[in-house]
Amino acid sequence: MKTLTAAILVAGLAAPALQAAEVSADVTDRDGNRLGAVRVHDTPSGVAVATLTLNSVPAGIHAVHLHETGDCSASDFKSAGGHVAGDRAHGVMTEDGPHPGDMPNLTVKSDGVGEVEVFLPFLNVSEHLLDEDGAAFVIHEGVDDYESQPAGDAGERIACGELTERTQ
Ligand SMILES: [Cu+2]
Ligand SMILES: [Zn+2]
Repeated sequence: MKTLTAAILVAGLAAPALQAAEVSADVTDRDGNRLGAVRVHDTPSGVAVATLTLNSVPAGIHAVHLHETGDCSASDFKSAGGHVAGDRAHGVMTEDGPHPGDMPNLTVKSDGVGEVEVFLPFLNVSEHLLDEDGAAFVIHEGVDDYESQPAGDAGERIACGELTERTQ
């Protein structure tokens, strides 16, 4: 039995599934101005990490999420669909939440810079972001209340970025 377990472990280590998936997006506002970039990758712990490197964002507190469709073509960015939801509810203030794509609100000061790393414990990049219709990063005009269904009552979508796979 011990030998069998060892054999399975060795096979597991050799499997390509252990290569960490990584995606990135250029983020643009409704006028087509580039606001920066977002990168999301899996880690050995199973918690995904998102890195936001943004500037020229309007000052204020903004909801930021990963949305379920990799399509920023609509002028209001509704083409990106709802949140990457899995089988969970929206927000950390909800018993069955949060969605895998829910992030903490982003505070942007007068310099327009938003730089932060975010842990996403329920997100798996391969499963949720690299599915057939892709995924997008979205910045909202307003604040996510972490509670209202289905999306935190965060208001208009002011910026969007289609996430695509990064290959080393
Ligand atoms: Cu959103
Ligand atoms: Zn959500």
